[in-house]
Amino acid sequence: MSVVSTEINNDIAVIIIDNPPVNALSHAVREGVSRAFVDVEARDDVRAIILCCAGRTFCAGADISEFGKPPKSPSLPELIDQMDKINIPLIAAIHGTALGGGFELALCCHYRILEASAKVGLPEVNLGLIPGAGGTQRLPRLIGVSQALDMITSGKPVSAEKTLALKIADRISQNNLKQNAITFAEEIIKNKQPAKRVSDLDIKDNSEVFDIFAKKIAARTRGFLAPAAAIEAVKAATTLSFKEGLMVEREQFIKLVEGAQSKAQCHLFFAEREAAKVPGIDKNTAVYDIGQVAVIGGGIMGCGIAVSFLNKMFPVTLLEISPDACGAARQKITNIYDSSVKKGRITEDQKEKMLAGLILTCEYDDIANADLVIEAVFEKMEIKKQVFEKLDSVMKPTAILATNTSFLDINEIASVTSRPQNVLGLHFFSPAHIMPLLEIVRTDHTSNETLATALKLAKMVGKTAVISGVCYGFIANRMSSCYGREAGLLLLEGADVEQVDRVLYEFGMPMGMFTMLDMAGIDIGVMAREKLGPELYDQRAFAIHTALVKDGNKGQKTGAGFYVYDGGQKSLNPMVTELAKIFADAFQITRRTISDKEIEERCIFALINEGFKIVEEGIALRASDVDVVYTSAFGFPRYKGGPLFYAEQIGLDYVVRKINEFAKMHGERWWKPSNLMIKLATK
Ligand code: T1G
Repeated sequence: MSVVSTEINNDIAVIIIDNPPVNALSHAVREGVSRAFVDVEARDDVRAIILCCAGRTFCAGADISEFGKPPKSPSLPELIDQMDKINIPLIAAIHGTALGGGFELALCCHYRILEASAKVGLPEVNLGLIPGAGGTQRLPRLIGVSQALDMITSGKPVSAEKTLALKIADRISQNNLKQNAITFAEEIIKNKQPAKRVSDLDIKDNSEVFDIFAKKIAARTRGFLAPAAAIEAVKAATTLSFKEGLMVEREQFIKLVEGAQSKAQCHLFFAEREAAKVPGIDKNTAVYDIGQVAVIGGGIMGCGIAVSFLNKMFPVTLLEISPDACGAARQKITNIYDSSVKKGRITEDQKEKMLAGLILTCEYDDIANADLVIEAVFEKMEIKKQVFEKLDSVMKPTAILATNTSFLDINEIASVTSRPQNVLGLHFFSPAHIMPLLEIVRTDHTSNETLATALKLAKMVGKTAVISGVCYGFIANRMSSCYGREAGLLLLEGADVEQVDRVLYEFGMPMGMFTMLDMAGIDIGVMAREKLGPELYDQRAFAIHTALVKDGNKGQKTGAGFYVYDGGQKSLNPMVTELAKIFADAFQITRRTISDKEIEERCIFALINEGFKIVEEGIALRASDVDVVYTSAFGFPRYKGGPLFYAEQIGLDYVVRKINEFAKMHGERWWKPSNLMIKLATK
């Protein structure tokens, strides 16, 4: 079946692309569209052409699965160059999301009509790329340099309504897009409107705009190559001819597409979609209808979870232990929305609509009819068991009972219920309404239907879901504890807080380990470890943490932790150096000067080794799931693709060799290389 067809309606040709699921511009599509234009131009009865797509969306971009393969002509730039020579008025009829090359196709058309719910965007930066088919040259000509720079470097799509304001769209169609496009084409013919080429538009902008813009996005795009390349390409649009500007764009694009960063970010694109694929679950697996959601516990996590569902207009009943606690929870949630309104993320009206779905109660009977309940009470097994016993006795038989626990054994929690098949973990990351990752923790008894329902829910609330088995810390926190262990040991061995934080920040982490601990609160980890047996963690590595907390130094919230915070100034806490020397003595650790490279490899390779062990044990379904977890939960640089992808890029044999060296230096207890990693390294 051809992926491109042409209909002739009187003197209007309609070229239709039909390449499910998202009309990606595969070679077959490019070839078909090219041929369709040749055929239409050979006719003498066509006076306007409409380009549209079947299915759920206009072209969503180049076919990412073709990247890295030998290019096949016509390339997208060749196709667009062919289109730019057409003299018959060419109208793009857009629905769904015209993204990347799809939007570039539309930009090469002379007119654009969008369905009211459609969006357009250039998300190539999310793949470590820049628009490579004229987007950096046409978009600034159409909407101006500043708006174009924003769209291209953020990768964010804009609504149909905004495209009208930006003059991207000539017309918005409320319904029946194809018919409205034909009507629009008839008007263009009747009014003898010309083939209005975007490439013919003039563009002028002073060079300061680019320097100012580069500074503005520097922090947000630290380490990424594509945004700076995009600025260069757009700058070329203001200083060179259209043709020369295209050449600059092409040169920048080729550099990026052949580079490591786009390989890493494309890996994550597919990995995030693969993570939602679970063996044994397919589109035939029954899922429960989720209408009513209940949350137990109005703390920071409970309120964040409630907002995640309220945002998507789910009615949420939040249960707390007293009217005061209910009031405090409502205030927390209102504050979250007030902050979003203040930042312009939502309107006051949207806030009211979302808040209207919130009910607070102290009565379990009030949540009896909920389809899903998420427990987010204190991280103590006894308390959680009491809650689940109560939930089991109150909730309707098909209700799913979920816990937000960070590391407790959910098999044990499920064991107190009569419905273990409906029990699972829904582990959100703080702040729950912002962080994209949701660890869906399956127990030994979680049913496929329950799992499938959770996966569907995750997509509905815009979370990136990864399935985890039950182990201490599941995937994210288990890996993070290894990374934190090495950072703690390095302090005893002679590194200082600033050096460790600087090395990890320069590696690409959003912030250093100790800065992050001070921000989150050192006491959280200290309390969690108090419940652990010594076999589960290295007490030496966290001795300083415990001593700091004992002395009231919990981090930013108390004005001092690993750093001292004094009126916006942050300085090393001298107490930490003293404690490091005391504990090094106590644990008979010889202090020494430690290289930046050892700090980076000790911390990052500990992450990598634990990640491979998590896959080896079947806690994670696949290596790419671990990459999704650690980039989404803890900000591992996306341009490195995640810990396990990064390990493959630097060479698994090298990582294994270094881990064996660390084993000789520091003992095998934490440095036994994963068998899976050894096997893959010797492949
Ligand atoms: N190429 C190949 N496959 C794609 C694809 C693409 N561009 N986009 C989506 N898919 C697959 C995806 O892997 C999944 O497959 C299925 O479609 C449904 O996707 C020259 C070089 C369009 C908003 O970056 O943002 O153009 O898992 O689960 O949630 O300048 O897909 O079912 O087997 O995400 O409804 C630029 C990427 C490319 C857009 C739909 N375009 N896609 O979201 O479905 S680079 C993009 C998306 C480029 C030019 C440059 C989303 C979506 P499977 P899905 P969704």
